[in-house]
Amino acid sequence: MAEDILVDVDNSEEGRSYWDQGDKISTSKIFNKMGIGRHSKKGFKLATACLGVLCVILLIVIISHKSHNNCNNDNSDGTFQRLTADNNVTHNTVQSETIYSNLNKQMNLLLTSHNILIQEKSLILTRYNNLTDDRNLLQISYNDLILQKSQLNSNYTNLSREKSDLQTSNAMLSDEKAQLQASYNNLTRERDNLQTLLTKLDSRLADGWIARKPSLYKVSSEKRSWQESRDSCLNMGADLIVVNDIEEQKFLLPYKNVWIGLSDTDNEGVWKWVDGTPLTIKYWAPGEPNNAGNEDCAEISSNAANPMKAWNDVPCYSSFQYICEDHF
Ligand SMILES: [Ca+2]
Ligand SMILES: [Ca+2]
Ligand SMILES: [Ca+2]
Repeated sequence: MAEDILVDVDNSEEGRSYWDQGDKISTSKIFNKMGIGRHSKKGFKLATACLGVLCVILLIVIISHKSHNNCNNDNSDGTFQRLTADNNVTHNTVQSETIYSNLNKQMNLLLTSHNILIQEKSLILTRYNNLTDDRNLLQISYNDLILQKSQLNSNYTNLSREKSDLQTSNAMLSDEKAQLQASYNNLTRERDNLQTLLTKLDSRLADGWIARKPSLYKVSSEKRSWQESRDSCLNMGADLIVVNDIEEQKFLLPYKNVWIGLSDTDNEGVWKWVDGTPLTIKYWAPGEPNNAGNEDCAEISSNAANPMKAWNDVPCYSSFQYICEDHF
């Protein structure tokens, strides 16, 4: 009877792995899964079988006793035989009642055991149903966790991609920052240089220097030898003028008897400028340089017919004004 109770079970993957692979499960299977031992099931079956056998035996004894009494009533022809038969009947009746009483007691015991087993089965089924509910709740929680895990993985992937993009942007911004910083440093340096030049220019102009791009010129008021004149220019952070082109030669037109930064002191006949550059563009007066009387330093002659060709070599100890040149 107990094995006829079938219980529906979950057909999910977990359910199949936990229980049998069928769509339904019997009470005996439940007992197996719930840990109910084989001996308990056998006891239940044995009790049921014994109860049936005892009922059959009791029925046979009752029928036999009744049949025997009927036979004795028909045989009333002898007193001794009847008394003997009565004694036997009495004895059999006592035995039958004793057997009946014992069987009745055993049957009651078996019924009691049966009822206890029924109650235990009910409790086990209740536990099974509770466990099934718990398992279903756990399955729901598990599914939720799987969904949350999937969402977290998706979020993690998105965040990783954003992190990579931010790192790339950060690297680009760092490069741009470095470039801007370098540009800023260059501009700052140029600004400082310009500020220094501007300060220097203001100072030079305030001191009577003449600005003519790309140089500043200072025409001395005093007269000195060529070397004293150069030392004076050097002390002011400049040097004697170097005529680099025709425009600078034109600048000299107003000035006469002034030293320029040209000499052949080191090597006679080899003229060079104070900055070390060799003489290429020449504006000598006609017949000059003639080294007449050891003339090694150049001046702007006041006697030249053509002011654009007025250079003349004279002794370096001569005393003249001088023109200093400084660069922006
Ligand atoms: Ca020059
Ligand atoms: Ca000379
Ligand atoms: Ca000369």
